[in-house]
Amino acid sequence: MAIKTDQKPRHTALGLTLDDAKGMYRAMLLTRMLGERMMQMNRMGRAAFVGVADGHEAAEVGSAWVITRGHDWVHPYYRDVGVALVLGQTAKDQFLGVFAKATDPNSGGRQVVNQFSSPEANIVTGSVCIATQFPQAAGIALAIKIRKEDRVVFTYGGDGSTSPGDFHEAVNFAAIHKLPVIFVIENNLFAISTPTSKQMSVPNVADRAAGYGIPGLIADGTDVLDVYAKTKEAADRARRGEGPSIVEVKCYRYQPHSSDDDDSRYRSKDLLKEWQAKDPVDKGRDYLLSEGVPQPELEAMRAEIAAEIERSIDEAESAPDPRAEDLLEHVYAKEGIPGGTRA
Ligand SMILES: Cc1ncc(C[n+]2csc(CCOP(=O)(O)OP(=O)(O)O)c2C)c(N)n1
Repeated sequence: MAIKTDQKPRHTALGLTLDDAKGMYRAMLLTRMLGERMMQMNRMGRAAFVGVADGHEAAEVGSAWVITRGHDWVHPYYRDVGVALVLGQTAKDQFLGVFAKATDPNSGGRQVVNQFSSPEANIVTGSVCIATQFPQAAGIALAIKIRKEDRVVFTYGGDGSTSPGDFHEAVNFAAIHKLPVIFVIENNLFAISTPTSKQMSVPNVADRAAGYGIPGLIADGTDVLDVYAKTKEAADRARRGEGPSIVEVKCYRYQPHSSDDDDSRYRSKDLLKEWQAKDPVDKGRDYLLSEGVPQPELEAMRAEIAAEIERSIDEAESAPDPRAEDLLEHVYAKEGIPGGTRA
């Protein structure tokens, strides 16, 4: 138990309720437990390929909590399980994608996993080619500005995605035109096996913002409330018409890049232990306990999530596969339907 002072709780000072703080913790825990279970499913031969977000929970949940669902626009990247969950996707949706089922909400089982998509939540589906989301996000922000709407575009990438030209072209364009777009960069120190020191000559991704005359904020990716605070600051600025920001979230990916990667060849166990000692999910739990949330309530939440995951696996595994005759759906336009591919 933390010592109580007259100071407001941190979440209250940020304009959040205790239910928000609990919701953030639940989304982080679900992200973590999904990641662990998906890696097991892969090793058991029941999931062909997975990419999980263990260690990125606070980065994703804290930033996504700022998004107004269905109003703002979101252009995430493949690591953003936590963003998709906050914006309404379910555990079952994740497994439908992993098992490439016809009812997978992202692509009907056609894309590689984690290319999140939701028309209701304005999540724009992405490409496997990293950084392609950034110019598209800037384009959406330009449309918002032309239409004089008060929406913000939240686009996401890893540290590695700030190396391709797409990132720089998008940030430059957004900065010149003061577009309402936030570049949330989840810096986990590696782009697969390439360390950040081999990708940029400055210590922080946020330092790159100076070259474009925009703010570069750094958030502690082990602290969900700090990520929320920094992203909110950038979003408020964008809504006031003051333009884009880069929000760099310092975090660490606990699992290999994907289930096909062997990270023991380029990262040490000691570095992992260092980050696990300040684990974002554990910190979220400790925060709730310090605010008086009873331990049994948190234990019940964990049990309920575990049951939800097992139910989701059963339902998703028995869902129908895509039909072979639909293979070319959404690939070629059909005659007489401008831009359309549906019969
Ligand atoms: C244009 C392009 N180049 C290379 C790749 C292969 N690739 C896939 S993910 C990745 C690393 C990305 O790392 P980062 O942006 O730091 O994100 P993280 O996976 O660490 O979260 C690379 C090089 C790709 N998909 N697209």
